Amino acid sequence: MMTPRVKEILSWYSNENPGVLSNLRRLLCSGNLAGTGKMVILPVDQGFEHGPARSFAMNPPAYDPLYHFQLAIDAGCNAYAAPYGFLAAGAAEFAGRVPLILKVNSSDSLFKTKNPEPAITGSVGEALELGCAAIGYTIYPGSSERNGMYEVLHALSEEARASGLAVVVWTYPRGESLSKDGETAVDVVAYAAQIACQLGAHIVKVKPPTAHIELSESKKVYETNNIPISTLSDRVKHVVQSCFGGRRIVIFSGGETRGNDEDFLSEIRELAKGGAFGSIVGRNAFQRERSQAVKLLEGIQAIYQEAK
Ligand code: FBP
Repeated sequence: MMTPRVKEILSWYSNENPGVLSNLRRLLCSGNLAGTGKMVILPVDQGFEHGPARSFAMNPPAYDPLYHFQLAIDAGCNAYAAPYGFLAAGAAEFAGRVPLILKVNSSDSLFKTKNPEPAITGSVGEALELGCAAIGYTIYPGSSERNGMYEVLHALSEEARASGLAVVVWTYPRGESLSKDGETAVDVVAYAAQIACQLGAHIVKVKPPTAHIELSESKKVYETNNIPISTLSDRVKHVVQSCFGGRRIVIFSGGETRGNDEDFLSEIRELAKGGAFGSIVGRNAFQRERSQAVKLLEGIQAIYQEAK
């Protein structure tokens, strides 16, 4: 399927080789949102990031790696993203049925530190072997260790592109020089998104930004230039603009599980209104009972479908 919208989006990446373009097209043309230019991705790296019980105890079938492949397929997601272990456990059985993204770095929560310092836990070779469309990599702008992350991402993304893989960057401001509120402050999220784009991300993933402004240098600029930031859709618009004037795919994460579907869907409506290219929803999907998860993911897709 090649819709005018997918063609337009791919034109923003026309410097890339045919392998990268094919894989971006695979990501944009799979699942229920195929061809719309919007995407909903299922990420399941929380077992590593938060631990198994915090991630899966509320819906025990989710301890099984195969569960997530099936969920991503049944719910019509554009892709499924996970670290090596989870992907390797099901990649052969589900070969070719849903685009995969191999997370190639990870952090655990056992060592408490203000400055996250993820380990490299996957490679471009493994992504190719598993049949992935992309590698995924997390950077933590604001961490004292950020420069190492940027350098590794730069090298890995060069290698991934040379192998025809797309690059998805999770960009999470966090570290000793940012306040807790600063991690999701609109100026900081927009800045973190821009850094990911500059490092060559094809798809950027951020948390939904709040109206807080963290950096004293930013405050005046936001005020003087009347940058609207009062609603979530205003802020999303600003983040999308910060990603090369809208010429990069920017998607927003789901966050902790919310009991009420309607609460969650009203946030998705704001994201869609602001021009988000989609969502990457983990806990709110796999921590719900399976049929509820499928229903919620379809509800999210319906909102993006309408906003296309
Ligand atoms: P969720 O929808 O569960 O928030 O998943 C998105 C995600 O980026 C995961 O890939 C990752 O494990 C998680 O958020 C990390 O969240 P945090 O760093 O806030 O613990």
